Formats: sequence, C-alpha cells, structure tokens
Amino acid sequence: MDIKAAVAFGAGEPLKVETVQLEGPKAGEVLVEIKSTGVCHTDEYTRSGSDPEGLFPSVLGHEGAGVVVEVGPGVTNLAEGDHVIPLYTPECRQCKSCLSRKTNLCTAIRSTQGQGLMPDGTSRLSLNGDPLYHYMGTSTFASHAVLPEIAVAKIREDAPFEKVCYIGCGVTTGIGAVIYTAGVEPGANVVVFGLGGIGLNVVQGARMVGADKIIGVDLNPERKAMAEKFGMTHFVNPNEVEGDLVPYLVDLTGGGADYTFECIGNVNVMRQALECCHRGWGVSVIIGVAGAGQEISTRPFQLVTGRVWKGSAFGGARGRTDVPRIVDWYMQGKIDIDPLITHTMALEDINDAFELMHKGESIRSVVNF
Ligand code: NAD
Ligand code: AHE
Ligand code: ZN
Repeated sequence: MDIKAAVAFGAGEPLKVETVQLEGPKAGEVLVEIKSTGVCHTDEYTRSGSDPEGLFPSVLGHEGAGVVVEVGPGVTNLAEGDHVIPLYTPECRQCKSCLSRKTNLCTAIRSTQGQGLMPDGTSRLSLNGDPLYHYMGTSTFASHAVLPEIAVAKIREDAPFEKVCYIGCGVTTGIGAVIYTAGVEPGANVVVFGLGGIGLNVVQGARMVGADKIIGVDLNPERKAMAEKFGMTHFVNPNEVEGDLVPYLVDLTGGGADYTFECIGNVNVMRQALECCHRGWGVSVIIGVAGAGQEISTRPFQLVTGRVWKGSAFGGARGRTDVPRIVDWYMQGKIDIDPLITHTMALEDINDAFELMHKGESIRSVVNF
C-alpha cells in the first residue's frame, strides 16, 4: 500500500516527506495506523549520523501510538481496532532474557531490528522499488507501520493518542529508570543531569516514589520552571557554579547523592554523575546515548569505594506488561504528560521539531497524522 512517511535519506540531512510503499503484515505481524508520534533526541542522534547503528535511507521514529488495522496469520494477542503503542523494546516472554526476569532487553528480534529489517530479514518499506530501512523496529514517522505482535502494547481505548504516544519512549524511559532500574526509595536524594524530554520524567518519577531532594542540572535556565512543576526541589546551572560541579553537588546532597541519572548523552557528564554519588552506595544510571566512538572513564577507586554505574534502556520496562499500566497512571492523573508536549505539528513540518530541539525551545514535539 501507499503510505506517507518522512524519509531520512542521509546523515545530517533534513527529512523529506514522501509517498512510500509498505508491504502488509506477514505471520505474527500487525499493520498499525499511526495516529501520533513524538520526536525524541534519539531520532536526532541517528538522523545526525552519531548512531553507529544508523542506516540510510530509512524511516525514523519510535515514540508512536495508533490503531491496528490488519492482523497477519497466527496473531493471537491483537485484533483489528485495538489501540496500541509500538515497542522498540519488544517483550516475547520466551527468550532467555525475558525468562530470566533480570532484564527488559528481549533478544527475540534484536539482531534484525539493528539491521533495519523485519524479523524475516526483509524490509517492507520501499520508495519507487528501492528498499528503505526500518528504524528501531518501529518507524513511526509514517502514517502506517508493520510490527511483530511481540513489539506492540495494547492500551485502553479512551487514552488520547496525541499524549500517550510519549509513553512509547520518553515517559516510560524516565519514570521507569527511577522505579524499575534504580528502585529509588522514599527519602532518597536524587540528581538529574539534563532536564529535557527524559530528565523531566525522571524528576516526576522521583517525586512519585517520595524522593527528598530532587536536584536538576541543566545549562538551559528555561528548564527550571517546568522542572519545578514536576517536582524538582533545587536547580543547578553548571555555568553558574564557582569551581567544580562534583564537589558542589556532593555538598548539596550532604555527602553525595543516593541516585543520579544522566539524561543527556555526554560522556563527561556521565563521569560527573557517577562521581557525585555517595561513597559506599550511590548509584548512577546512564540513560543518555553517546555518539559513535565515545567512551566513559573514571578512576576505578570510584567503584572500589562503593559507587555503582548502571544503564537503563526504555526505563527497564517490559513493554507489553508495563506500558498499559503507565497509560493507566496517566489516565488516573498519577503522572502528568500534557505540559511536556510543548509543540505539535503535521508530518510535513517534522523538521521544525528537530530545529526546536536544537534551539532548546521544545521539550517534546508531537506529530499528529
Ligand atoms: P533533550 O534534548 O530533550 O534534553 C537534553 C537536555 O540536556 C536539554 O535540556 C539540554 O539543555 C541539557 N544539556 C545538554 N548538555 C548539557 C550539559 N553539558 N549539562 C547539563 N545539561 C545539558 O533530550 P531527551 O529527549 O531528553 O534525551 C536525552 C538523552 O536520552 C539523549 O541522549 C537520548 O538519546 C537518550 N535517550 C535514551 C533512552 C534510553 O532508553 N536509554 C531513551 C530515550 C532517550
Ligand atoms: N544504536 C545505538 C544505541 C542506542 C540506544 O542505546 N538505544 C536505546 C533506546 S534510546 C530510545 O530513545 C536502547 O534501547 N538500547 C538498547 C538496544 O538494544 O538498542 C548504538 O550505540 O549502537
Ligand atoms: Zn526515545
């Protein structure tokens, strides 16, 4: 079928909206009409050419919500008309990783996903006969997407697509990192580096679990007001700190943070986030993704003396199980999403979303179809 999609033709190039061809669902797959999709910094990371797995030409996008319009043979968990969120971290419930209960990183289809292909090793997207790559198994910058049923979360029908699409990545990543990956307990002191689309959800997750100090660190002073609305208790602009940031944060947390979260993708900040953790027990969670070739470093003494370095993908959430619950939390008013969606646009204007992100003017932009 013909669909509308924003195509990334090459690293660093603006996306171009085209009519592209999409083959229908095969066994175990569904066709989803995408109603809304958020634009995450990870899309920009790949578009810019920083992603070592980045492939072109491709259809980016991984933060969508929509409706199942067709199911392939053998699909048992979904039906036409179901409201859904595509999952870049699937949940097959059968692979070694799913069965371990130790991780959300399902391995059932990760290798083909990383090659920009469907699980059968083919691409279903093409432009005038030339194949296009899929992205993160989702490719939501398009009016329609084919997805394996293990990569689809069924959600309640009264949830607004233009808001809950954000649960497809940013909301779940931020809140999940707090509750699933770190297990922050009430009364903990937390430092959040980067108060963008992810960091602000870490802030609201920390408030949700009853953290004491919630310190936000960002170079953009405009982030202060929104972060306070979401539960931040102290704002730190590194440009306004005299001397080193790490001792300043250690002092502010009364000896070091219990938990820190890096939500930028900057390897120097990752080091600061580890080193401002409390000696003996502080845990630092890396959420930001760093460009090809970049590496983290610290003195091993930081770990010998009890600080713990961890990472979190999709907030440690098991998509088919946890995403519908997080949608419920939003519908019940337990978490807030609406103020974080600062801009909406049509697919034709999707490049504006990247520009707003670069200028620091948006938190989340959402494309509505
Ligand atoms: P964003 O652009 O909305 O936010 C980044 C924030 O960091 C901005 O507010 C910016 O002002 C601030 N910042 C930049 N440099 C800084 C510095 N040196 N010190 C302090 N603040 C600084 O991005 P986002 O959508 O929130 O994504 C954040 C990161 O998380 C990206 O690297 C993204 O790729 C990654 N991410 C990871 C996962 C995961 O599953 N691990 C999921 C989603 C996003
Ligand atoms: N392709 C990059 C890694 C990018 C990355 O770490 N992605 C996160 C999700 S970011 C969502 O906005 C993730 O889920 N990682 C686990 C995985 O299996 O990709 C690289 O460095 O190669
Ligand atoms: Zn994302």
